[in-house]
Amino acid sequence: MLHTGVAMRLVENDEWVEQQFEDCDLNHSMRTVRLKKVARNMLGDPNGSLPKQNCNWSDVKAVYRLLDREEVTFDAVAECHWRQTRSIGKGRYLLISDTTDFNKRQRGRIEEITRQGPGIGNGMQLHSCLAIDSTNGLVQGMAGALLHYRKRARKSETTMQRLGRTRASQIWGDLVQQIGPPTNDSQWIHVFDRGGDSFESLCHIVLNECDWVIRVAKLHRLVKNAAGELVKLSETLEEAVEMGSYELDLRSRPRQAARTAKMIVSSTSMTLPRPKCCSPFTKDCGIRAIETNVVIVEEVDAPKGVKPIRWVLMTSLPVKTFEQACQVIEDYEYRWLIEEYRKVIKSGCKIEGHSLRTLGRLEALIGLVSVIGVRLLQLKTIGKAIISSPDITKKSFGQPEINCIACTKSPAASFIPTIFLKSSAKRITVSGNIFDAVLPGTLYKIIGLDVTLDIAAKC
Ligand SMILES: [Mn+2]
Repeated sequence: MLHTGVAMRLVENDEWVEQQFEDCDLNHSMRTVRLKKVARNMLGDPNGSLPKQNCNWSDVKAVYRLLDREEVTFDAVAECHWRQTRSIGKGRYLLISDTTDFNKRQRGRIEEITRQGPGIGNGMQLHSCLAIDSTNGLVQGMAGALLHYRKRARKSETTMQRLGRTRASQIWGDLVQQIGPPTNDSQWIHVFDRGGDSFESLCHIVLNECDWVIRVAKLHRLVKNAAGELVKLSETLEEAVEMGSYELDLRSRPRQAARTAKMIVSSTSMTLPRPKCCSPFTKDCGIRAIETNVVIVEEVDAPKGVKPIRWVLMTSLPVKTFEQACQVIEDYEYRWLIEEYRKVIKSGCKIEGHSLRTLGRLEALIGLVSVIGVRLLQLKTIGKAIISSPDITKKSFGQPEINCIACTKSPAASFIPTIFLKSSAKRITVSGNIFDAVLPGTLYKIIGLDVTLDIAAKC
C-alpha cells in the first residue's frame, strides 16, 4: 500500500517537463525546446495521437522532423531523466525491472521490423527499471531502460553459440550494468521476477554493489546447501526453517473466488556455483560462486481446484527473523508498480497505436513515452492512495476539496485515471459526491494538484 501524507516532490506538469528534459543532449538547444513542447502536449492528452496532441499542422510536422533527426534517439530522449533518477538521495530504494513486449499494429509497415511469428509480435521489447522509495512506495522515476529485438533461435544453434549472442535473458544484467552502483550512500535493491533469474544477472548486481530480491525460476538447478553438498535447489528448500505465518486477502479473479490465504514463511541459504555453460562475460568476470539467502512463501490449506501460491525468492538481504523475511516479501510485492507502469504506457499512452513509418521515429517516441509514463504513474498511484484511503470520510474535507475529485463512468475514455492540473480544470464536470460513486471500473479524474496534495497531507 502506498503511504500518503509524506512529503511529495510533485510539481505542476510544465515544471516537471522542464526538469526531466532540461539536459537532453540533442546537439541543438532548439531541439530540446521542441522536445519539451511535445512532452507537454503529450501529458495534456496521453492517449491521443501525435496529430491530436499537437493541434496545428506545423507543430505536427515539427514533431516528425524532430523524431527523424539522427541525434534524437531512444537514449538521448530519456537519458536526462534516468540520470536524475539515479542521483536520488540517501535511502533504501527498490529497482524493479521488467520487460514489455510491443505488438505494433502498423498501418504503414516499418520495414526494419521483421515479424517474428505468433506470440512474439514484431520482436520489439522495452526493458525498463523503476526506482521506488521502499519506505513509502513513491515512484522516483526510471533508473534506466533499453530496447531489445528478439531473434528467433536457429534450430541448429548450440548452447555455446546461444550464450555468445545477445539473448533476451541478458538484458536484465545489461540494464543493471547501465544503471551502475548506488549513489549518495543509498541502498539499491534490484527486484526481478522469474525472467531475471540467471547467474549472469546476479554477477552484474554483485559487481555493482547492489542487493537483490529475485524470484527463482530454475528449481532443478544444482546448488550447494549449508553442508556444502551439491544438490538440487528444490531439495535445499526442504531444509528451510519455518519463521512464521500471515494472512493474505486475495481479490476474486476469473474462475476464482476471493479468499483469505494462509501463508507460511520459511527461509534458508545456499550457494550458487557458476554454471558449467556460461557466457563469455560470466567466465571473465571472475565470480565463481554467489551466496544467497532464500525466502519461501507458501499457501497452506488452499481450497480444492486452486493452485496454491508459492514464491521462492533469492535475496542478499538478511532473513534471520520473521520481520526480515517479511520485508523481503514486501519488497517483492512492490512489483505491482511496474505492471501498472506497463498498463500506463500501453493502454494509457497507446504506445502501440502510433503510426510511424520508420524505426528511428518509433524508438525515439518510445523513449519519450517511457518518461511521460513515469509521470502518469506517479500521479495515478497518488490519486489511487487518496481515493482508497480508509481515513477519508465525507466529513474530512469541505466543498472546495470535493470539487477537486471528480469521476466519470465512461471506462472507454481512458484506462488510466487522467490527472488534470489546474489549468485544464474547466474541462471537468464535477460530480458532487465521490463516495457514493466509488465503484469498481470507475475512472477518477483528479484536478488541482495543490489541493490533491493538501488532501494527501491530511490522510
Ligand atoms: Mn516479467
